[in-house]
Amino acid sequence: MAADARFFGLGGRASGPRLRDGTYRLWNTDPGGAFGPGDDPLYVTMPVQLVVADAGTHLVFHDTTWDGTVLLREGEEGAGSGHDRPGHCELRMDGGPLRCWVMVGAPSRVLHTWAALTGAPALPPSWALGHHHARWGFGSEQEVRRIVAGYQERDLPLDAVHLDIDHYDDHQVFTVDRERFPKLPVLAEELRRDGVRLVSIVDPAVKAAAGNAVYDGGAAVDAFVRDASGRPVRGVGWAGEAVYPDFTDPRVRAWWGGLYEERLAEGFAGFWHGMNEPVSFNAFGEPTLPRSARHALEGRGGDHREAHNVYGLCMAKAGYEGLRELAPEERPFLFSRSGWAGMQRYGGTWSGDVATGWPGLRASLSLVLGLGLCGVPYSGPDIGGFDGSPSPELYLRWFQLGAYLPLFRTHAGLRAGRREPWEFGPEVLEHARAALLERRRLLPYFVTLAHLARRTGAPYVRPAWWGAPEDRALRDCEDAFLLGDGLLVAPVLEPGADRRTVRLPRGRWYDTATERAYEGPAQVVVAASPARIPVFARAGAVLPVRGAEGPELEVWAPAPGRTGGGLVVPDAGDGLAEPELERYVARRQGRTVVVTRETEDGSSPPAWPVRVRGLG
Ligand code: NBV
Repeated sequence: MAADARFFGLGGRASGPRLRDGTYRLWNTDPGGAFGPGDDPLYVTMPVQLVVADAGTHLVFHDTTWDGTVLLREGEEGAGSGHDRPGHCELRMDGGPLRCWVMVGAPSRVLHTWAALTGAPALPPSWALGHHHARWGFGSEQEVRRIVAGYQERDLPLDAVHLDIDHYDDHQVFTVDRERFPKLPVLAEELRRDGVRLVSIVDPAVKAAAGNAVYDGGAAVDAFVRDASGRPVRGVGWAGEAVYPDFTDPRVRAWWGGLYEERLAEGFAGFWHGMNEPVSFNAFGEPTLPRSARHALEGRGGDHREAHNVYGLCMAKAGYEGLRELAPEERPFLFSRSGWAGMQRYGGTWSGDVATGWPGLRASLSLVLGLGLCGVPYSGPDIGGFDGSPSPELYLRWFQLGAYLPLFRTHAGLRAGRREPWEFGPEVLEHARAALLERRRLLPYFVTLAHLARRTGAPYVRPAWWGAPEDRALRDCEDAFLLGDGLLVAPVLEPGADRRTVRLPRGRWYDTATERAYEGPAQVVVAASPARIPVFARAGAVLPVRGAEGPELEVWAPAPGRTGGGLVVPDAGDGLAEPELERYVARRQGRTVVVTRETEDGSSPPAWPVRVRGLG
C-alpha cells in the first residue's frame, strides 16, 4: 500500500473509522457485555476494506466467509526525503477460496460498484427514519403507554417503540407474555393511530422444549442445525436449552419467514434481530455454535467454520423475504446485530451493546461510518449507551449526534438507568427537544438520502473526505461527517466543550446556526454550547425539509460566480413505489438566488416552495 494510504471498513469496528496498525479478526462476535473502542472483533465483520490514498481510492473484497485476520500497518511519509515506508496489508484465512474483487475510482464510484456487486440497500419505511425509543425491560403494556404519553405530553416527536425479549413468554421467540402484555394488538393499533409503530426483537435461538410451537414446527421440517452424527446441536439461549435454525438452508428460511405472521398479527411493524452471531451461552469455549456443526450452505453442505459469518446475513434474508410475502404492500423494516457483506439488501444494523461513556460515544460514530463504507448505510447506536447511566451531558451529546444518524434510537439494557429525554433535567429536555424537532424537519432529506443510498450505494453518513479524498488532513478527520452532499455535522465527543474545532472540506460552508460563511479548506473554531452541535451547510446545497407549512426546499446561497444544486426524492409512503428523482439547480445572480428544476424537457419552477439562506 502507498505510504500515504489510510484504511477503512472491515465491517463495524469500534476503533475506527480510520483503522490503525493492528490485526483485525474476521469472525462475528458478541463481545459479551458492553464494548468500547478497544474491543475487537464485534458483531459485524466483513473482509471489505476501503483504501484511500493520493493515487486513488479502492475497495477490496476477499470473497470468503471463513474465519481470518487482516493485518494492517500504515505507511510513513519520508517528508520529501524520498524514504517513504509503504503501508502493508496482509490477509490470512482459515479456509475457503482466495478470491478477491477490487474496485477503483472516486469513493462514490467505488460504493456504487460495491452495491452493484452485493445488492442495493433496502429502503426503510419513512417512519423508520424518525425517532425510536427502546429498552430492555419495559415490563408491561402500562409502562409502554406511560413512556409514549411522556413523549406526547412534552410534545416530543416519537415514531417507534421497541419491545425487547422481556415481552416474550418465558423468553421464547415468537410468543407474548399475556400477563404483562394482554392486548398487544390493541396497544399496537392505538399507538399506530398516534403515529407510533411497534418494533419487535427476534432472536434465533429456539427453546428446545416439546410444546413450544416454534420448536415443534421447526423439528417437523428439520430446521435445526445438526452435528456430524446427525443430532441437533444444543446451545443455551435466554430461555434455556436451545436449538438454532440453519438459515443457510433455503427451506429453513422459508419456514422461519412464515413465523413473522404471528408478529404481524400482534401488530408489530418492524423487526430487530439480536444475538445472531449466533450466541450460545456456553460455559466453556466460544459463546457460539461448535465449529463442527453442520450447515446446508445452500445445498452444498459444510460446517460452522464457513457458515458462522453469514448466519446473521441468512437470518436477515429469511426475515426480509418472509415479510415481503406476508405484507407485500409494505417495505419491510428490519435491522440485524450480526451480518456480512450484502446484508444491506435486507436492512440495516445497529451498534450493539456499546458501553456508556465518552469512548462509547466516539465508537458509535466509528461504527456507523465504517459500516457505511462497507455498503451498509442504515445504522445507529444505542443513544446513551447500553449499560449504566450516562451523565446528563453525555446523554445529550449522544442524543444530538444520534439525531443526524440513520437509525435514531435510544436503547439500554435491563439494569441500565433511564433513557427518556425528560429524565436528565429541564435543560437536557429542552435541547433534546430541539434535536428531535430538527430531525423531524430534516426528515424529507433523510428520505432522499435513503433513496439515493438505494440507487447509488452512497451511505447517508460519509467521512469528511468523501468528496475530497486527495485532502490528506480530511482522511484523518474522525470527529465530523458529511450527511449527504449538503451537510457537515460536527458532534461534540468530549465533556466540557462549549466550542470545537472543525476541519472544513474545500468550498464555502455556512454555519447553519448563524449563517456565517467560511471558506474551506480550513480549520475553524465554532461555538458548541449544550444547545446544539455545529452543523454546516455546503454553499449551493438544496435540501428538502419539512417547513412550518409543509415540505419546502432549503437552499444555501451558492458562492458568487458559482452554481449549486441537489437531488430530491419525494416521500411516496411506505409502499414499494420508486418515486421520480427531482434535480434542482441553484444559480446566484448578485443578491438573488434562482432555483430551477431540471428535466429532460428543460427547466421549470421547483415543485416545492423555496427558502434561501446564507445571503445575510
Ligand atoms: O435482548 C436483550 C439485549 C438487547 O437489549 C440488546 O440490544 C442486544 O444487543 N440483548 C443484546 C441481550 C443482552 C445480553 C447482555
